[in-house]
Amino acid sequence: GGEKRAENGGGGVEMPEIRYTKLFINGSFVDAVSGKTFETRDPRTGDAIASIAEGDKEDVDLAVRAAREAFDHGKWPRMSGSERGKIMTKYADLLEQHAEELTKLESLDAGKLVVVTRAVDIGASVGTLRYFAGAADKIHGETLKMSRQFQGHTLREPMGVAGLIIPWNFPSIMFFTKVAPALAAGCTMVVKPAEQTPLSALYVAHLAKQAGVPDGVINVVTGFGPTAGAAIASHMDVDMVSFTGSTAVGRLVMEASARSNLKPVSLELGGKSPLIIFDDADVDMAVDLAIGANFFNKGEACVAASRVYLQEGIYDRFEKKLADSLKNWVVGDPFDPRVNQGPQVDKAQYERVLSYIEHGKREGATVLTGGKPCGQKGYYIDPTVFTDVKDDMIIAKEEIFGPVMCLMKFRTVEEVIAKANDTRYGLAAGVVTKDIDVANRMTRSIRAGVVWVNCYFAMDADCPFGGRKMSGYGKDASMHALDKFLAVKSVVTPVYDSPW
Ligand code: TXE
Repeated sequence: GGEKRAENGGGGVEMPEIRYTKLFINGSFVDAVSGKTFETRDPRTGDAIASIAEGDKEDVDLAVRAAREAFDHGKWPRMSGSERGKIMTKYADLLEQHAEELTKLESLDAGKLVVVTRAVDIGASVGTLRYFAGAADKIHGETLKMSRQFQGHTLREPMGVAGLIIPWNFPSIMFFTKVAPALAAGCTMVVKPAEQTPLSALYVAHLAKQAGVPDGVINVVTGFGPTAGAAIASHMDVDMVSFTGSTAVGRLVMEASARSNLKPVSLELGGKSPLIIFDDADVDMAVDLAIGANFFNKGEACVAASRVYLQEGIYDRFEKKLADSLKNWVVGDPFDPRVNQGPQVDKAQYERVLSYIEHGKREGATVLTGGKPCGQKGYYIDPTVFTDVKDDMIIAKEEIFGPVMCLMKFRTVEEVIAKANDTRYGLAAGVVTKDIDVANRMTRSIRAGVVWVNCYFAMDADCPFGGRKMSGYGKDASMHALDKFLAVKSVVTPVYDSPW
């Protein structure tokens, strides 16, 4: 690995040592076949943190070969579920023991708040591993009565080599959301972290080895999407792909599957989720939820509630309270515990978000707060709230993936149901009301993968996660996620002289 120590450490915080910068294939850290590297950057400054091996098709071939060998002949798929679970539990323990270092790496690479990374990102990663460790010995088939002449049972077998392509907004959670159910099922895998945030995946790969995950079971190929990512999606020897990222790339992954071996693909894509606040809501609570739902993780969240619908009677109070609350909102160095919002992950995302903000202004929306970059260097953007947003404006339709909230008014339940569903996406939604009848009607009417009532962002390892429509399909988390990594096989035998 590299020897670099990140500079520009915020507030005297000691920066982590970057030890793992190479591809992790068959249990070893190796250079890319091409010898090429790319730089991962500190979003606080834009400066390089470390040079990372740039994997491409040849490296994916090597990683898939290692995973294939580990699947076809290795111990992992042949162990009892409880043995796999034991190793996964050890992996979770190691993750917990290394939480400090991992937290710093992740915060540095992604511009995430240290306090949040520690509690949420690393906490959820540990929880996810433990959940699926417990699931590993609970994989059961069914018995089938069939007819008098035949009887059957089903086996649930590991799918084989899984390709796991993950984004940069929650690098560790995404890693374990995909890796943990794959491990529990007995699959082997090739993981492609996002090029913006390769550090934590490489770090946790070495912990897997320490925990006793056999070589070749987890391989990590860092590199870019159109090269390394595309090579996974189109590989003839990858048996399935689980992808989280943009809708545009989700489409490419499906195309690559269609053109290669028709591998099953599950997609967790973008969103434009509504948060619907009714007149009877507690305005303080509603404001807190809207702020969290839009500015948590600097708005880099697939479930961000970037369409906030307010019923007429609460609109003015909400707007005033929101503007007041945001006066105390601190944008700055994510290593500083007083900060509420760090920098966008990279220059491209920063520019993309700013261009959406400019679109909003040009289309005639009013800037209530923010609306501009923040600070001299790095990728910081002020939390931005647009009012007077019309349904057909670009900022009301497209995923912005940054700290940008749009406020819109409605009168009736019917009207807001229609508006909430008037989107290509269907990932998440929030409803704020004290009226249980309204809440029930809304939860039934909204076409989305999750509807939060009087809360937002509430997720857990046992809560299915994943959308509908152009937000993709297939669930992460919960036993539904385990199912994706298992193939169902029916076994049938004849029965002679059955009395029944
Ligand atoms: O995503 P990409 P980007 C949305 C969000 C964001 C936009 C663009 O709106 O602004 O997407 O972000 C890999 N074959 N989300 O460009 O490209 C890539 O290397 C195979 C929402 O960063 O989709 C990375 O590992 N893989 C999302 C992963 O796909 C390819 C989280 C995601 O990157 C590939 C991220 C290809 N041809 C962005 N091209 C969410 N659902 O949370 C790229 N990749």
